[in-house]
Formats: sequence, C-alpha cells, structure tokens
Amino acid sequence: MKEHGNAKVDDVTLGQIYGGARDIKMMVWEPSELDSMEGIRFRGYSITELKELLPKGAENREPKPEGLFWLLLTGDIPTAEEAEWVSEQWRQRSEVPAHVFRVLEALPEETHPMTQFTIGINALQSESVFARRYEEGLGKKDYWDATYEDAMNLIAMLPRLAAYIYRRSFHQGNHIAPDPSLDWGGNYAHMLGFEDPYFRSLMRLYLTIHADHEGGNASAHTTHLVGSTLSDAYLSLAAGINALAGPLHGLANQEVIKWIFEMVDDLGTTKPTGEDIANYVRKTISEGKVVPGYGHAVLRRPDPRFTAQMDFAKKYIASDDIVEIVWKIFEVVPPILQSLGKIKNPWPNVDAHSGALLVHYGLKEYSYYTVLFGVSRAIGVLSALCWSRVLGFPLERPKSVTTEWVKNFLAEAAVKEEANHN
Ligand code: CMX
Repeated sequence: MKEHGNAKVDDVTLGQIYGGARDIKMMVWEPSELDSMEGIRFRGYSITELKELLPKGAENREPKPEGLFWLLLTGDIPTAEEAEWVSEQWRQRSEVPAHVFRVLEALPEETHPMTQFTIGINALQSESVFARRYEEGLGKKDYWDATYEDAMNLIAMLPRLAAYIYRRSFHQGNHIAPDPSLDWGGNYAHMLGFEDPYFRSLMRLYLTIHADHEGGNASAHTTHLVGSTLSDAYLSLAAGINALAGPLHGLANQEVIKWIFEMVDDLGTTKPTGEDIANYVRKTISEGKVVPGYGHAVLRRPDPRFTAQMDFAKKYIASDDIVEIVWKIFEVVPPILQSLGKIKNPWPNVDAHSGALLVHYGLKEYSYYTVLFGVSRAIGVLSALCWSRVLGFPLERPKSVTTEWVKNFLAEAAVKEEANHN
C-alpha cells in the first residue's frame, strides 16, 4: 500500500452510480472471484475442478463443504484427513444453546423461515468469542483469531439451528437428534428428516456451490460492510442473511419453484410443451414480473452452478417431471428474454435448478429453500471475514452524492468543455 496506494484501478460513471454500482472495483475479497463468462472460481478453481479435487462425502459422490471451507481460508486443497479434521471440529462445536430455541418458539409458527433464521443467528450472538474478548480489551493483531473461533463455532451450529426451523415450521416440532457419525452436510440432511443417501450427496453439492460468489453480491457485501464496523461474525452474518432474503437475490430459489408450480396449475399438466411454457413466460413478463432464476448482475452465460445441478440430475435422477420442466424452461426462456432487448444476461442462474432437485427428494416446502442457501453462504462470507481481520481492513465508507451535486458537476463539466472549445 505504501508503494502502490495511489495506483488507479477504475473509473466510475454516472450510470454506475445510479445503476447499482455494477462493476465498480471497491473491495478486496480473497476466497473467490467471479468472471462474467467463466463463472465462479474458488481460490482459482472452477466448480468442475473442485468436484474432482476436493475430498468427497461418505457416498463418494460429491465434495464435502468442509473441504471448501479449508480451501477458501487457506488457498490449499485439503487432504481427506484435513477435511475430516474440519468435520470433527464442527461436530464438537455444534451444540446450540437452549435460549436460541426459546427465542424461536416465541415466534408464530408461520414466520418465514428466513426471518426465523436471521433471528436465530442474532440470538446465537451470545456465544461470540470476538465480542467477549473485545470487551476484555482484545488487541488488533488478535482480531483474526477471535473471528476464526466465531466462524468455526457459528458454521458448526448453523445446521442445527436451520434444521430446528424446518422441523418446527413443517413437522409439528418433531425434532431429530444429530448423528455424530455423519459429516456436516450429511448430518444437516439427517436432521431435516431425509435419509436417502442421494439427498445427502445433493446437500453436500448444494452447500459447496452456494458458498461464495465473490464479494460484491448483496449477502457477501452486507456481511463485509457490517463486519467492517467490527461487529462480530454473528451480527455480520445475520445482516448478510437479511440481504439474501430478498427476491432479487437468494429468495429467487423459492420464487422459481413457486412460479413453476403456478404454471403447472395454470396449464393443468406436469408435462407442458415448449410452446405452453413460452406462452406462460410471456404472460409473466407482460404482468411486469421478472422470470425468476434468470438473469444476473455479473454473469453473461449459464451459471456453472446451474450446470453442476443439471449434471447431478442427469446422473442420479432417472426421470422427474419438474426437473424436465426446468430443462425445457432453459431451452425456451433465453431467446424470449433476449428478444426484450434490454436484459444483459438471458441465462439461468443458480436458483433456476435447485428447487426441482429438492422437490424430487421430497423437500417441497419452498419457503425454506433460502435457508439452505444461507447455511452454505456462511462458509464463504465468514472465511472472507477472517481474511478481513487478518489484513486489518478499516471501516468501509464509500462516498455518496446528491442529485443536486450531479447537476452541478454536469454544469461545471459543460462550462469547462465550452471553455476548451473556445
Ligand atoms: N425476467 C424479466 N426481466 C428481467 C430479468 C428476468 N429474469 N432479468 C432482468 N430483467 C430486466 C430487468 O428488470 C431490467 O428491466 P428494466 O430496465 O425495465 O428495469 C432489464 O432487464 C435489465 O436488467 P439487467 O441489467 O440485465 O439485470 P440487473 O443486473 O439489473 O439485475 C437480476 C440482475 C438478477 C436482479 C435480474 O436479472 C433479475 O431480477 N432476475 C430474476 C430474479 C433472480 O433470479 N435473482 C437471483 C439472482 C441470483 C442470486 O443472487 O441468487
């Protein structure tokens, strides 16, 4: 920074200021980087590479998210023993204090699962090592260590919290005890109430590919911003989860399946033709709605996370009407969106496929889907938070302007231009 602090890396246009800050380079995020054409790379590795390289879960099909966490933190692909070490650590740290469940029980059962999830994470904050040690006078050079402890404890506890919400909301509070023989993703599937080993494999894949999408997306950036105030990992993640709960971001995964179910109802068939789907898509657009699961602020091609889920379905699911609808939508929607002439990316994103896989294995309560996304997202944003503490990043505080300022700026620029002409 002493040598290169003044190096210019970007220009900013008014279009970017009014247009959601797209593409402006304004933060450092170590765990992953998103290329608009290639998709996400975690520490330089594509999803296809990671499916090969990361240690796999019990059924030897899909990578364990524990291994991804190791990679995101250290930059190195872990050995099977190292990934197992993370599994064991998370097992030991997974006990959720009773008061958190009491807080959830105070909420109406029909409270949206994402609302319960963020309230649960806030309630867990009583366990923050960082908050306690900060109050005791923690020095700057030790911030990372306390944040790492928080990240490990919080990620360990999330499946229990999240499974509790699912069983409370949809299974009359019939809770399932954890199975200490299982890994983090497998145990989450078990506590949700699903024993099919293929569902466990799906969970490992799901929790791996949703973990991180560089720093600019709303959930990651929110976690980063709140973390920059030295709020601890619990408060920072809860903030990020609130951002994930928006329909233009993580909530799109529930919106996709809801939209497909409504289409099936409307058309009266689970085997619609391409033309049926095209008409339904045009109707959705004419009502001023977006087609959920399509488009992206950065990507300009089909999301590799969509493709990874499609590959899973092709490999392990013999036939399924809803999965086939998702594939037909993939054929039909991009040309329609392209024909609108304004959308920058007509391709499917991560949320376009996930619901159909979950429905296939029996997890049909779609208002829960974004919680699964949130459990996974914690892995990426909390490993980034550890690095923010290691690197001693300061409080984040970009500059805002008023439209009055913009008008004056443009007027002054016009005067200068005129003067140059003369
Ligand atoms: N269906 C219909 N219209 C769409 C569209 C879609 N799926 N995606 C974008 N558009 C429209 C936009 O609404 C915008 O219209 P206006 O100019 O009339 O406002 C226009 O196309 C240009 O948008 P864009 O620059 O291509 O896209 P943005 O970067 O502004 O927005 C996103 C990106 C994801 C919010 C948008 O594509 C969208 O709303 N998609 C549907 C919701 C969704 O799937 N979200 C999940 C994203 C992944 C995630 O974060 O989990």
